[in-house]
Amino acid sequence: MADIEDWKALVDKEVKGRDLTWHTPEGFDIKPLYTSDDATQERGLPGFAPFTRGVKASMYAGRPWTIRQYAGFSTAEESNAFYRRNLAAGQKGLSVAFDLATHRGYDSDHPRVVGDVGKAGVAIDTVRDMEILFDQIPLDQMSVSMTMNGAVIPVLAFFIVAAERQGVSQDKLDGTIQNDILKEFMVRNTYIYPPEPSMRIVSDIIAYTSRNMPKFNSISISGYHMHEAGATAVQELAFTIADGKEYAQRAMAAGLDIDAFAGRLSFFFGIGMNFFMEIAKLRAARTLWYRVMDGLGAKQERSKMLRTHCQTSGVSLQEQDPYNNVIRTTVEAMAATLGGTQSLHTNALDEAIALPTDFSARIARNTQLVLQEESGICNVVDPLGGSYYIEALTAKLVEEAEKLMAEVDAVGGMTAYVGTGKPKAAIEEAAAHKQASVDKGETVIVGVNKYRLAKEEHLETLEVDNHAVREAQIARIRAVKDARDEAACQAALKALTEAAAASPNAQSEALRTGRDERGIPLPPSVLAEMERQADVNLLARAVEAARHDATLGEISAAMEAAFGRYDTVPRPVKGVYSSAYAEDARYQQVTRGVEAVENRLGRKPRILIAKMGQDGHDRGANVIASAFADMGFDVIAGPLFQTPKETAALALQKQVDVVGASSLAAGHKTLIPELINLLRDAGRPDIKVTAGGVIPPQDYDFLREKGVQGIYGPGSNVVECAADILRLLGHNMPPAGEEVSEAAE
Ligand code: MLC
Ligand code: 5AD
Repeated sequence: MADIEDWKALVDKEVKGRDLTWHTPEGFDIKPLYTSDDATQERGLPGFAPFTRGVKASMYAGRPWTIRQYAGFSTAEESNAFYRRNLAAGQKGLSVAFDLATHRGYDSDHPRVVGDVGKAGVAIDTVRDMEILFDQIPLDQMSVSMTMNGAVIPVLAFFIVAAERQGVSQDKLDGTIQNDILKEFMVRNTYIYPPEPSMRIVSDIIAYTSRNMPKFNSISISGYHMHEAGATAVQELAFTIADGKEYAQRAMAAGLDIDAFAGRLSFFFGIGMNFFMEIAKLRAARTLWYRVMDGLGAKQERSKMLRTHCQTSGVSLQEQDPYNNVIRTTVEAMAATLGGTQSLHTNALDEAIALPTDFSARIARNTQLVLQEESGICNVVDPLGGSYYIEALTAKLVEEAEKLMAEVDAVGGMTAYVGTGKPKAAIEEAAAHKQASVDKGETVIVGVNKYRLAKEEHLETLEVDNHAVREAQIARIRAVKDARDEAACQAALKALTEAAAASPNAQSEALRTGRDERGIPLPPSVLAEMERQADVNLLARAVEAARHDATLGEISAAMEAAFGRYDTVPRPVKGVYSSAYAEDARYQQVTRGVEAVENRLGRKPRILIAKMGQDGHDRGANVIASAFADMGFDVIAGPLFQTPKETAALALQKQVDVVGASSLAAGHKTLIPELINLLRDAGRPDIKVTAGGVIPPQDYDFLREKGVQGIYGPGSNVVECAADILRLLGHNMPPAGEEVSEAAE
């Protein structure tokens, strides 16, 4: 029989000695063949520790994964109707997407959120909105996931009270709240308060739900957003599992028994195009979590099971030739299910341009229905278990993630590690590498950097009339405020601020002993009242405020009064582009162009990378900032969450030549024209304004009419963006591919 050396010899002959090793972004050297020598680990059986092969013995053979499509837009009425249509067509669980105003704790009438209301998700200001959102959807039967982290206290309180008003008590509620703030500080950016009080909010929710809502998953510890921000599989695994460990330790430090809450900690991973890596990632995640929870002393098996939701990757999808996205999503959905996910969202084909329409949502949902009903995937548990390659990848991911987790442990856990800025910088660096590799054509994206269509077909996309939604929300806020018991509402808000200011562990001597100062036993009614007052659980107090119809903005502000609001300044990474492009002729042509402009101006051309509105998606802005700095621009990386007024002021103060506005949450038609007007009014119409990010082609003309001078949608090549901006600055930049003798400045 042939052995491995014979095989190597034969390969060498076939490919004439070419090296077939594939170097992954994780730094793995993938061989073209795996054998039993590479897969020596014993994995056990599904349903048993360490759960590598799945958390249920029967897995999908017993019950298929939950088809849970993330959705929300415009008003509660419109989103409710969308949910009910989807449920009727085969969706199994709900998943609410809130708009960015809601995420950041602002009511729809707040001046900072004019461009955001109803855009990237549904606008929720009061319990009334939440009641409408779930109208005719029985909350004792439907499991509901809510993606909320910043304004998590008012949103969960509204959900509880909306259910009460439906006649459903909170112990019957089944669902999940994302409640994962650590990854917000790393990548997703919808935080409101500083890290420490934010971590208290997480523990307060875990404490409250473990006491009152036994069927509710208190957290969805999310690697998805790290994945989307550019993290490698090792980074996503290590930081997510380390986040989970940190939350568990915080809850234990707050006095909770690990087995009382751990069974309701859940996870969430992103699934990209690296098919086998993603399958192995889910198997590795379960193995890692088992080890962590066992190490923390969990006794029940359920406490050590990693149950997860997955979503196919948004960044892997493209604006160009968008029907290819259906294929990408199918590949990713297969990886998620072969990896053993509990619940899945498949992205819509128009992902790179807009929120899903009924049509694109149907195709996305049917991708899962076809896999469940037609492919046979459900019939066998962990069908890739024992594949030499999958098992080797699983082992390697566990090993490398544990190394990175040891680094986290060395600084005292994830809160401290996030504080060092290291994980964010590491993810951004990985993102910049990925982008450079795509721009250089080393990573192929069909229809984008290879096989590009000469002419794109028109695609109908969803547009939300943001102005109308905002008007409707403002009217409802007014009606709710007019009808409520104002004094009771204000008292509840005051009690919430007091709870936020109090130390969560403080408990009076009297409550501990049940006796007064003289040692006389206190009557139960007095004790109950004392207990109510002593319970400084933020969610408990917010539920009271919600019962009195306090708004989301009011509840958030009541806590902000004690906690303050948190701001960060972006710090782009340096040197990734210049080293990736060291030999590239076009890159050098662009850097020479920057130098020429510099010589003319007597200083470097200056660009402000601006993020306006409540859109915190900053991967693109970070990549642009670091690439432009490498190419020789003087880059001002603007803070997140600016109003057009604040951005204009910064542009004027820094005397920039160009403002590049990055928009991924559909605020561009409101915010960018306002910025241009402000610059014009300030007497600086010469400052060029460009727009990048998720901008549908049908908005291009509108934006150009408003004065936008360059538009760079998804799939744009970063070096070409810089070339275009040099042209705007009056430099005679030759088109790509033309080795023209460059005209002097
Ligand atoms: C499952 N069950 C079985 C079984 N399979 N019982 C017997 N035999 C089998 N084979 C049982 C389970 O034990 C459970 O009961 C019940 O059936 C439901 O199954 P589940 O597997 O727990 O599924 P589900 O209810 O869907 O819960 C999945 C979850 C949860 C645990 C991962 O946390 C969840 O739904 N998460 C979704 C998160 C989400 O949608 N996020 C969107 C983020 S979008 P029991 O009693 O054991 O519970 C985002 C984008 C952005 O974040 O904006 O940035
Ligand atoms: N509706 C549907 N999907 C959404 N996503 C974000 N907001 C919505 C929404 N309102 C999806 C996209 C995005 C990911 C973060 O979640 O796929 O990439």
